[in-house]
Amino acid sequence: MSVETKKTNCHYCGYLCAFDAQVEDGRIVDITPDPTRYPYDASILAGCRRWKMNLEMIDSPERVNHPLRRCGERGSGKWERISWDEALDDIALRLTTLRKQHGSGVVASMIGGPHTSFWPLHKFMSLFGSPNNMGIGQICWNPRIWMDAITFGWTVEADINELTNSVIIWGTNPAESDNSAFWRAIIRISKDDTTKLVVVDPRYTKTARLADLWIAPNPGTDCTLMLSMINYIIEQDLYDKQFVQDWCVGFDELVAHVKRYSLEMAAEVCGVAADDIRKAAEWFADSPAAMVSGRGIDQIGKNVLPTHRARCILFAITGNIDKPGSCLILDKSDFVEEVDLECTFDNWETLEKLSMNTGITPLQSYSGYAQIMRDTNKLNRRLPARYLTSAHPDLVLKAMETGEPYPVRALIVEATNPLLTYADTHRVYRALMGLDLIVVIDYFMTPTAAIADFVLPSAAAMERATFQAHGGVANIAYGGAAAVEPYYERKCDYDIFRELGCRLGQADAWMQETFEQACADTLAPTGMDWETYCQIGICSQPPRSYKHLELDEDGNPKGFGTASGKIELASSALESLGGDRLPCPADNRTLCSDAFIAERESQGWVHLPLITGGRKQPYNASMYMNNPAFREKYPLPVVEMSRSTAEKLGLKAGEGIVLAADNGEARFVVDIIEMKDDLLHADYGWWHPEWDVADGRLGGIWESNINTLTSCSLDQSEPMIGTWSYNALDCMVASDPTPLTTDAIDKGHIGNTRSAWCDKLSSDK
Ligand SMILES: Nc1nc2c(c(=O)[nH]1)N[C@H]1C(S)=C(S)[C@@H](COP(=O)(O)OP(=O)(O)OC[C@H]3O[C@@H](n4cnc5c(=O)[nH]c(N)nc54)[C@H](O)[C@@H]3O)O[C@H]1N2
Ligand SMILES: Nc1nc2c(c(=O)[nH]1)N[C@H]1C(S)=C(S)[C@@H](COP(=O)(O)OP(=O)(O)OC[C@H]3O[C@@H](n4cnc5c(=O)[nH]c(N)nc54)[C@H](O)[C@@H]3O)O[C@H]1N2
Ligand code: SF4
Ligand SMILES: [Mo]
Repeated sequence: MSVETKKTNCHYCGYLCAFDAQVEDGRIVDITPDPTRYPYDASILAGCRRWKMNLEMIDSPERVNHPLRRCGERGSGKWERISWDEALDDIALRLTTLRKQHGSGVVASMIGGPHTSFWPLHKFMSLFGSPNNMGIGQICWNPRIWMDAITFGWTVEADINELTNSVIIWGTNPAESDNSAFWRAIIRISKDDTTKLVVVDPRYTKTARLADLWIAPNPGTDCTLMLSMINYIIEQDLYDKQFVQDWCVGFDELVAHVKRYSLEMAAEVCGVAADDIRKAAEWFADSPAAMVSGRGIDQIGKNVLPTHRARCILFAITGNIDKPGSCLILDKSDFVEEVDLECTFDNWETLEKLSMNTGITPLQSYSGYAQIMRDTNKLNRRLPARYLTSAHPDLVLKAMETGEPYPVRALIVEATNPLLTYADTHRVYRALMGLDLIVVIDYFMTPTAAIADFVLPSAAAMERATFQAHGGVANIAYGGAAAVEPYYERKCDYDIFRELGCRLGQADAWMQETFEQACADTLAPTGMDWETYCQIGICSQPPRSYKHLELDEDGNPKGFGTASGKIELASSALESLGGDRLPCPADNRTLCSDAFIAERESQGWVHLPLITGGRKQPYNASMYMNNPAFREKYPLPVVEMSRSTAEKLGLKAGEGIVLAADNGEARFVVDIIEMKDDLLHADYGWWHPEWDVADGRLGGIWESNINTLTSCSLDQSEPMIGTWSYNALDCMVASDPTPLTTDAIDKGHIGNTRSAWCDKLSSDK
């Protein structure tokens, strides 16, 4: 058999590196990086531990290869292998029956991070008539997108280049989370004496190590920190007066609002030095300056909206917007917009009527979306609707639990493992166990798949085409072709939703028989065909600067896509939806009730602030823990703390520790790092794929899963979007005399010994 070379892409992170795959008889026998195609970067590949997984995982014995239907009790691990036709016919029949009984909102969906293209699922849900898609929206992406859109009329991205005088990296750690060109740019900047680098993070991360200034605020106090920077910049006359006068509204209101946020006041609240805030403010006011933020400020509950608003105001008053070397307003895509791919407008009235968010989270709702779109669309820009209207999990779980406001009885889970990554695992588990139908589409028999009725095998990287378009908020799509047909009976996610949709009366809307055809049609308006896209790996236009000064047909500057056409320092849009015109910091969520704290304190436990989920290579959320080489290196989940905190708690690196809150508890190993004192940081997504998921322990989701403590309850969520908290939390902590189960080590899955690894933990630092 001859060996053919096929151009394809890795999708073990969102970067989508290009590879040449050697294909023999429909099987991939080798892969090599393709230096000719976007986004090739030798240093990125050198730093990546995952790319070999493309060979290891494509035929791993742990992959699900055929459609499976449950034939024992839910979660009993008893499955029958069935054909695709049987699976899809049966699912379609059950969905039809449930829709007849309870209406089209009866099915919900759950998605995760950007592992695949989610628009086919969204399209399926829109056409079915259900608005009940849950996912990362409120906690990962929406807060930033919403606040950018409300303040500037569209989304914004840092434009870091030789013009940039300073960069603030706020609540993000690209050293671990983003092995891409952006991280390489940060490394370059750190070596250049003329560009100042500030990192705002309670942990002294690998990114912070490169900084000229590391600011470690108390979690969730970022809004106060930003407001004091704004106040200082105004008081010291460091703001861009001309830009503010010409292009901003609400400045006088802002001046009065921020007066009380002195450097000293913020220093006290945030637990940082006033002089450090002053320095950061002065550097950022020396325009052009750029800022990049991440989940450190996306997942802080009630503070998420005011913090992102304060961030936008900082950009505006310093003139660090729409200017080269600062932050640029992105362009809408030249290819078909996500909002059209999702078919949201085909069924708008039904979706709006059934949306449980209506009147509860006024911005993250169909009416909120429609209002903001009226403004952004003045400049011909429409945000993706399905993320920004996605249902609040507290409401959908309640509908599953109580049947109110109407029953939700079925669930489609695509590319997520909610028993590990959604808040309040006990609640998610109980709600899911009570459903009539759960369909999980995944590569592996995850704990969530283990309690499904159907597990449908998904085609992974190199077995399917890739088209990453970031929800269409920028004019960029990248990816390429599959190298091989899916192995065994795996299917591309698009095909699954198309075939299910066709069985449910959606055939007219699914004209493109393959994902490749759908992508080709998506690209058509740009004039680029699918083959060219696969050859070069990208279809994009760089964002322009000074777009607000471009002239419209009447010869007037286009301005910004907001109600006033200017940058809204004081937001009329938020006010009209019942929110604050200006950012007001709020209290952080608490996970421990007073009674619980008192009870545990009486038993010697200590109450401390908690942050969770700081990204770490080589893992990704709950993924790749089944990779023996990775587990060899990182066999156990850790809770990080400073040396002084460990001493106060009487703990040493490598010792057992247990964290608890009202909702549950989880066990870890202590790791000592440089970070803010009196604060804990817990790993998230931890489970044990080496355990049999059906043996009652569900792969260990009850052992070291920090989301058994967290909560998405609306009463302590941000009121406009509904963001809950994975950071700026609290917990009770005690030492754990029973060592963590280390089956992977004990059973010889990995060669380490527990003590060798724990010793290494303490010696690494
Ligand atoms: N290796 C790996 N990479 C990933 C992922 C993964 O799971 N693993 N997940 C992907 C996904 S889904 C996402 S959303 C991105 C996230 O990417 P990032 O946003 O870069 O996430 P982190 O690396 O966790 O960095 C967040 C930082 O915020 C800090 N932080 C916590 N609380 C606060 C706070 O209150 N204020 C401030 N200022 N900082 C705080 C934490 O200490 C942490 O260092 O990463 C993506 N990349
Ligand atoms: N406590 C806490 N919780 C958090 C976070 C935190 O920091 N702390 N972070 C939150 C954030 S930002 C996010 S984005 C989520 C991330 O969490 P998720 O994105 O939900 O990640 P996983 O739970 O690992 O689920 C990914 C699953 O998708 C499967 N998969 C991968 N690619 C594909 C594909 O192409 N098709 C299909 N069908 N399946 C695929 C994988 O096998 C895996 O089982 O977690 C959130 N939860
Ligand atoms: S995991 Fe990410 S960085 Fe590594 S090869 Fe794959 S796409 Fe590239
Ligand atoms: Mo995320």
